[in-house]
Amino acid sequence: MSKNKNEGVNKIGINWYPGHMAKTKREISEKLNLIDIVYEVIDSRMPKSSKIIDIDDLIKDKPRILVMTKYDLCDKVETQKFIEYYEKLGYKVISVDLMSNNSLGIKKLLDITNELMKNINDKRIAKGMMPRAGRILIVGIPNAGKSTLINRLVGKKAAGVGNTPGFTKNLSWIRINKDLELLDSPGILWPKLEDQDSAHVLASLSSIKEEILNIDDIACFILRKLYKLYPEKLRERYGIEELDEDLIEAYETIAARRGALSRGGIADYEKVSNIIVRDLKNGYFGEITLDRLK
Ligand SMILES: Nc1nc2c(ncn2[C@@H]2O[C@H](COP(=O)(O)OP(=O)(O)OP(=O)(O)O)[C@@H](O)[C@H]2O)c(=O)[nH]1
Ligand SMILES: [Mg+2]
Repeated sequence: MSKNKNEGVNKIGINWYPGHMAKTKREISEKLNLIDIVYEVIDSRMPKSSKIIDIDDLIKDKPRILVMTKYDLCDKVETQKFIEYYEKLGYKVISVDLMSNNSLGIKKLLDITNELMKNINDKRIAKGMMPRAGRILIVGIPNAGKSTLINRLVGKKAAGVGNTPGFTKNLSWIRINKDLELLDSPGILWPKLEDQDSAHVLASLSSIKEEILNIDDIACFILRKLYKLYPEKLRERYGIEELDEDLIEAYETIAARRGALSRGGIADYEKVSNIIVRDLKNGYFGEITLDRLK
């Protein structure tokens, strides 16, 4: 475990906003006048932490659809609360499981998009202009599923996808059909995050590059978070009934259960941290949502 409990916190604070994100934001601002509609993509497992704080500064008053990806991985009860919360705030919200063959969510998204586009083109026609194909910007944090969503919309692999944050490197236009074009963008975060809980949620669910994280710090955060929100999942997976304050017992229990032992049969803490982080990343705790509405 972390010798210095604040190490990971500091690491996130310092390193989590690489220069290319500033560049992406600048390029999005420059291209904004070409855009008709924005798909703001958030991860259903963290509907609060994955929402870019200063998104309104970036996309101004462009018509927007909030797309909640990874619906298959989230806690449906909590997600429903967030959907209602965002709808009350005036958002159009669509939740999608991009891994499933069911394309109901995608169809709903396209229906709303076409409706918005019709309004935009009606206004153009009223001004004596020609109607034109809609241009959509897709924006969100790293690893949210932006490129996967594009591929579902196009119906084939048009954008690169990978389970590491920062997969997409450049802005690129992709045609969905004759009426719609889409601008894929690299994931962005925001320069400062006062809320370290959200920073850790983002790190736990793979939206911050692993290389800059303190894995022990994230693993401890995950254990504490799951104990608070889903104690039964810790019991099922690791046989942990109660979490001790400094987590030593919890680490020992996991090490014994999973054979994470170094020579001489001593618990290997680093291995345990890796197991915890991987288990969450691979969805082995089942359906979870790490944010809660206040
Ligand atoms: N289970 C599940 N996995 C998803 C879903 N959507 C995306 N993924 C996975 O999430 C990972 C990231 O997807 P991408 O589409 O590359 O994410 P991105 O937002 O384009 O990421 P960057 O380009 O890094 O900003 C991939 O491993 C996808 O397979 C979903 O609805 N359900
Ligand atoms: Mg991408």
